[in-house]
Amino acid sequence: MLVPEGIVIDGLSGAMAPHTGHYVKRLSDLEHVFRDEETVNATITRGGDAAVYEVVEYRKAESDLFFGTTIIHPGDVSGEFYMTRGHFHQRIDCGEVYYTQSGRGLLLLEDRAGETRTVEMLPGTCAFIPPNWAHRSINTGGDKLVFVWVCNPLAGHDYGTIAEHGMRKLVLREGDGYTLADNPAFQGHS
Ligand code: M6P
Ligand code: ZN
Repeated sequence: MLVPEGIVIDGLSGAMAPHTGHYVKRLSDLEHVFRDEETVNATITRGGDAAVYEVVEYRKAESDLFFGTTIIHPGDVSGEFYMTRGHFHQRIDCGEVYYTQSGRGLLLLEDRAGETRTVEMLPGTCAFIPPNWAHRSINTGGDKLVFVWVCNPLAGHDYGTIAEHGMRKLVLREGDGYTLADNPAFQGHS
């Protein structure tokens, strides 16, 4: 039987107590995610296989809710900020919510028809991700970007579409901020 529980979330570190899962994605896991694969590989070879982001999860079988924190470390690869892989949900009727706790970032979304949208991720901003929009979060600041997410555990991750084609826009460092640029490698979603 499922019982109520209070989960303590540290908005600065992203730590959750209790939690049921935790994983780390390093540069070596994200080789094909960044446009400059050569620099990713050279950095890893030099012993710099940095942690790019971490996910802490609270997931209970039989529950219709699934939530956790994502912590994106500050950094970039040749000007392209550290970011998540990005995905559609397998179930096209499932959206998601991202509630930013600390840091500064950008939520990059695109639909299957070609529209791109962004939502600034600042502490206190709760982003609504509608069903059937691909989403990627990007740390555009100098500190950790920490946010809480909530979704349906049946939503599922469809990574294939973004892994194959990339997203239409790149988020690049420009001065103290960021700029959006067209992704020259983008081939288009089917
Ligand atoms: C968010 C949520 C998670 C997701 C994580 C990492 O926290 O959407 O479901 O797994 O980001 O993003 P990705 O899986 O695209 O690498
Ligand atoms: Zn999602």
